[in-house]
Amino acid sequence: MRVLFVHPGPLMYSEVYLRLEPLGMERVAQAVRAAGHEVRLLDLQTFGLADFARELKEFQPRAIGFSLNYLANVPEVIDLAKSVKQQCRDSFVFVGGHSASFIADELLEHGAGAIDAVLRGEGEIATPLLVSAIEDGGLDKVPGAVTAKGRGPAPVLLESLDKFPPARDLLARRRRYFIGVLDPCASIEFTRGCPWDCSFCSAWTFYGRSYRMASAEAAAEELAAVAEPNVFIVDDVAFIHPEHGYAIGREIERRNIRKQYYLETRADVLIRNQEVFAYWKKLGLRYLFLGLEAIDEEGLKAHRKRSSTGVNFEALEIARKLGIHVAVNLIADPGWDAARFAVVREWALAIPEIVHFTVATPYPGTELWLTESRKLTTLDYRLFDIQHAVLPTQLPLFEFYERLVETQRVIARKHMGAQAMRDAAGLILRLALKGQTNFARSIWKFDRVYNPQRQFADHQRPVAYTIRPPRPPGAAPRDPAQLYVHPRREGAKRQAPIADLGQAPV
Ligand code: B12
Ligand code: SF4
Repeated sequence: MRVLFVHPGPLMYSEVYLRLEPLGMERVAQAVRAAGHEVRLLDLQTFGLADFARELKEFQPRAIGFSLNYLANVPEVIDLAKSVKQQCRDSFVFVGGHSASFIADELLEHGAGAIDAVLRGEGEIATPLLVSAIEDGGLDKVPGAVTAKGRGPAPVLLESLDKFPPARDLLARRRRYFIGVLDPCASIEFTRGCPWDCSFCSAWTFYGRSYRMASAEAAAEELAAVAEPNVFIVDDVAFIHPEHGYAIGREIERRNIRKQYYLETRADVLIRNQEVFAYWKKLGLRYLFLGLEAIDEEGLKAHRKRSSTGVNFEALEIARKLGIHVAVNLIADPGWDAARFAVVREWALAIPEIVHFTVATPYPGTELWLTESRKLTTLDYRLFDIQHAVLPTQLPLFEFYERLVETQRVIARKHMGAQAMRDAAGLILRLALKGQTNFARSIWKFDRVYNPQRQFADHQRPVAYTIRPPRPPGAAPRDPAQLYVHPRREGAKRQAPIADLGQAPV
């Protein structure tokens, strides 16, 4: 069967800082290809709607699967599904991915017949079954499938991450993927899942608190086949198990792979396992992203980060000593006033690291979605991108954005001193000589993308599809099991013991 997978267009953050390959969609595509189907991929982050229309006409797919990891892409995907159904009545349209998994019924409702199924959970095992069921029947038996007729059995986890390496060969325009100066940049997954349970995050609820690791050989083999010189490691928390990081590293050395890496981890993991990060620095680790989230104990506790300000500072010190560039994230609360912004700005200016801000946003699938007592001020999916305020702001909304953008700009300027600009100019030139202009473009775009007028105006747009709000906190069921997409396997043996997780709750 001919199957076309489509990833929606970029969101605000991706317009400036980065654009990365849709790794999940590539893995699902590989699983469907391995089952004998003819598969094509289209990423609307790098292609336009005219390309999509052409693909539909030329390829005539029998099934079209949309990847929907980000809530803010919901309206776009629903409209695309509707237009597909108008053009190719006989096509089977389905949707999968992180966010889709938490709002399956809602999507079917908005789709009004244009979406035939939503596949909840990981796609590698279930999607080939779904594709077969389109012709052979039995949709109701596909794990994770939700259709107008009801729900199939619970989603199933992929036992081994070594299976179905991403179908990178099917994705065109790969040189458009980059993160900052790592241009071009591919992505890779060494582990899946997270053993922590932060209240604002849905990584743990999606995977049912499971945690799996790719074998070192398979990870290195995949890396060796990656053409790009730079690699984004997509793991939620890199190197929780130092021995896994060492094992992959040794395989990389054995194959003499030379690349530059970007990864994300936690402050406590960096402290505990600093030797493995030092080892990876030698292998090419260049950038590290730390989700600090708050600069005070109260804030850390509210996010259930199970960390402390002392730990955060220690981690920054270690990263500095290792000579790895660090970017940290802080969560800006809509309740912040001018004084709070000033305190945070001062803090951010006092440290040498790059500081990013995201706006506190309750998402379906997070605990915060059920417990946040403040009422949502908008039900527009497009604003749920952690760059907009969807909870009541203490400052007038426009002023909130003014303060936020001003803070981001002041911090960005800190890194734009004369020497930094000279370095950037040299790098831009070197990249341009290789035909890479993503990084250069991102610098010019900052003011256009991040500006209070634009962010404020985003709230005034007509809303075609509204998010189904959570029930009031008192009425919401508190059974944590209801949060999970993949059911939590009580007592199930982990692939490897999570050694010495400190304060982590598992
Ligand atoms: C890497 C990553 C990114 C990368 C982008 C990767 C990409 N191009 O897709 C970058 C850094 C760009 C990014 C940015 C953002 N991200 Co992000 N990101 C992740 C992260 C850590 C891993 C994603 C990943 O690659 N996983 C590995 C692959 C294999 O898994 P997967 O993509 O989920 O795919 C599986 C299933 O979802 C499913 N599937 C996927 N596609 C399809 C399609 C079909 C048809 C089917 C059937 C199944 C299916 O099967 C796949 C294999 O099992 C997740 C957290 C997480 N653990 O998932 C957050 C996460 C998805 N991101 C999140 C957010 C909020 C963002 C931002 C909005 C943040 C911001 N600062 O603005 C931006 C916006 C991105 C954009 N589209 O422009 C949230 C999503 C929240 C939400 N509900 O919308 C998450 C869950 C993090 C969190 N802690 O809450 N992100
Ligand atoms: S440690 Fe990171 S990925 Fe894990 S639950 Fe917390 S925020 Fe999510």
